[in-house]
Amino acid sequence: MATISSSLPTNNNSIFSVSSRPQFLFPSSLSSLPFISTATAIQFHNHSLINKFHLRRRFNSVTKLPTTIAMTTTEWVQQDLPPPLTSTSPPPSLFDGTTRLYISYKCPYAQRVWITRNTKGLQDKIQLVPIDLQDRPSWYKDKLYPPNKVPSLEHNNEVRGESLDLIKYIDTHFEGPSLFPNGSPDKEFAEEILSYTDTFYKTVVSSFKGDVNEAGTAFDYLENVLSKYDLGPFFLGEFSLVDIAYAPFVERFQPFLMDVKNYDITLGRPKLAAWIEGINNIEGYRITRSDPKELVESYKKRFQANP
Ligand SMILES: N[C@@H](CCC(=O)N[C@@H](CS)C(=O)NCC(=O)O)C(=O)O
Repeated sequence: MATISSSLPTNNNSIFSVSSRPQFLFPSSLSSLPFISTATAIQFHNHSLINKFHLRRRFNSVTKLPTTIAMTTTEWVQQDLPPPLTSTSPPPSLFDGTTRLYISYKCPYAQRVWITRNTKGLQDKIQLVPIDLQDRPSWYKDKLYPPNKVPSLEHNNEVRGESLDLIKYIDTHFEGPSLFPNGSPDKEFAEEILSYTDTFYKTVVSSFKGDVNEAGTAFDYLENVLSKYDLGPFFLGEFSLVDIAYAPFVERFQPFLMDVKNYDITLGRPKLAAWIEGINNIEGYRITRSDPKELVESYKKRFQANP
């Protein structure tokens, strides 16, 4: 019998309900991908190639796609990502002992858990099952996860949700490098920064409709806590769940605020600038990134009445 456990209340902060697959082509040789660089343009320019390629496939089953496309000047790697399941897709064989992570490629909450899985090297242990949120299979709610949101994790005959709970759960219940401190004072510091994620999101989003400088307090908070450790560009020095919690949101806020408000979140915030560069050097995160242009368009649709 499946158990549903979702210890935190769910909310309606669904940032994206976009079902299209993002582009995941990236040059394997690139070590850093600041969002608005030539490198990023290269990373995401290859839309037509991959789209044409994908059009030949039906997207209603978990079919593995070929992994590599070699190009003439740079080695490009296409991740082995399954297509999203839709209302016509049959369920996987639920509760058969396979550990499955249900996500949407465009959901920042799901992205947190996806990054955690990648960073711990659990690609073979945790199967990625993308869901088309615009055309959700009914079995997802009926048989698996009644809150009907992503992310959720099927593990040991139980289904869990809530991204911040899931990243901790995966960190403690699976092998791979530990991504969260287990002792004082680092743990308290980490929890304190994690507890700001909701305020961070709400502060930035509320600035979209008003004075953009109000978002400054949220980014100043990050700049301030990033100043605590000098051992590396990350919140706790080393890359951790705290970085993972914020990365998908900064990935969206940075290009959107630049495009729509001409507001550079890194201006006067050198620690934040270094952090963004740092996370883009983390392979487990980089391969989950979406095309910034698509993210900006999605945010425009979502947050601007008249884009
Ligand atoms: N608090 C949840 C939020 C999850 C969430 O809102 N996910 C969105 C996609 S980004 C979703 O599944 N929306 C579907 C819906 O609300 O019906 C978490 O942290 O995991």
